[in-house]
Amino acid sequence: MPALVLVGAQWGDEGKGKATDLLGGSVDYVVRYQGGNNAGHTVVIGDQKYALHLLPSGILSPNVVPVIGNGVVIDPGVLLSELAGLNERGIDTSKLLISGNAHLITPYHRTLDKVTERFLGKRKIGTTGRGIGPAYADKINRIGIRVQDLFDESILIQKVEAALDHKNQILVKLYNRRAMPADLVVQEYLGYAEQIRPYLADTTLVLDEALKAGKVVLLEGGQGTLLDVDHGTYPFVTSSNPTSGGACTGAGIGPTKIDRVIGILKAYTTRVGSGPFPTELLDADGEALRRIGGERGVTTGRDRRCGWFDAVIARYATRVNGLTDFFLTKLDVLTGWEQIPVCVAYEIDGRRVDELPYSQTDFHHAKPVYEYLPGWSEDISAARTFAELPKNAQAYVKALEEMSGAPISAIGVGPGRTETIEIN
Ligand code: 2SA
Ligand code: GDP
Ligand code: MG
Repeated sequence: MPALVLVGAQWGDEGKGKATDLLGGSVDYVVRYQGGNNAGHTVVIGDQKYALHLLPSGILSPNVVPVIGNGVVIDPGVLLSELAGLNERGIDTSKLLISGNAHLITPYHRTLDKVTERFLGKRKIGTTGRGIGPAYADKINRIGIRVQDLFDESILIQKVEAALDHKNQILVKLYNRRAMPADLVVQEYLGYAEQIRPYLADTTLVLDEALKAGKVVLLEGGQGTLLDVDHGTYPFVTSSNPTSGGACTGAGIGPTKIDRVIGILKAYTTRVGSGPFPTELLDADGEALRRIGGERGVTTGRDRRCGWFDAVIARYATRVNGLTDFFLTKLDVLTGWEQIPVCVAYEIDGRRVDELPYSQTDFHHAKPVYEYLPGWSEDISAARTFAELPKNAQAYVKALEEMSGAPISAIGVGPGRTETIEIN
């Protein structure tokens, strides 16, 4: 197995951190390929809980080389404090490699993210406020600052000045904010350079050599399919490509090297931030899913919106990512419901629709068509084989598999590393 991709099949928070950690023992490299510290990936090992934002979840596996690819946007202050936090807990982070082509999030990106959201008012995206969108906008606009710029003072000054010339006009004239002095940003960022230098690497070359040597590379996505800037519920998306194609550009690996794409799929659905969500529950069931599932943002602490499983979304994730299999997570959270609704299609203006509508207007009008599957009341957190699950839980998994278009190869029955059923 050369390279494999792990991607969120819904709106993020499906349990990618746990899945990556689970695979950590059988892979050599774990690469984050997009996003930044908007992500919050939780890993639970024994009684220890880790919340990773910028660092690949594989950093917790001693034999793994963690890599931050060129497609990631890095807030250097956050990076260094995340590293320090792990070091304090005895985690070795010295093997980390960072692409010099990755872009940097700066204080003006964070400010612009927040003021833009305030300006949008009711139409806000509900971003994490970490500066992700403005940093990617600068990358595409060719006025971004890259990690490698930290090591050439005169280039850094020129680039920060060029970026701020334009941004200060917006901050002052449009948002009534104080201008941000370029020299302050430059001084702060030069201060990060020597701390980051040991990790700097030509990561595409490193990964190519690793693959040629028969090593296994896991590409770990942040967020999820429906937050993809091209394939998600635009404009209520993040500003990068979590879908599997983004793994190639964001890590610098060709698609011919990838032979497995795992979709991480929650047994129900959650979303954090604004935007359409056909199966959202604004009732006691939604509240119960939030409470039992602990559905709170790992980065911002915001309550997540909760709803029933949506097979239309799962099928779409299979299609746009070319999924080979699913990890189904949080099945244990559904214990106790007498029957569990599953959305099998949408009704849009009186029509039944089986595929995700490509028109934003249609998606906003989509109403779920539910099938009701019988629930189970037994605690399933100790189950380690499929046969140990109650019959109705087995039937629920089988039904989801059939509707979603790819086999389910693992089932999560709790947050811990071992609380997993692997299906061969
Ligand atoms: P941004 O900040 O520009 O990426 O926000 C744009 C949209 O993307 C959503 N988004 C996320 N959705 C789920 N989980 C994310 N990570 C954190 C977590 C979120 C948190 O693990 O819980 O703590 O709130 C994540 N990151 C970005 C975001 O909500 C916007 O809808
Ligand atoms: P990620 O962003 O996809 O890595 O997911 P998050 O860490 O944001 O949210 C997933 C949450 O569910 C975390 O608190 C995990 O510890 C937890 N989790 C993952 N898998 C399971 C599972 O199978 N059962 C339960 N109960 N919790 C899980
Ligand atoms: Mg998360």
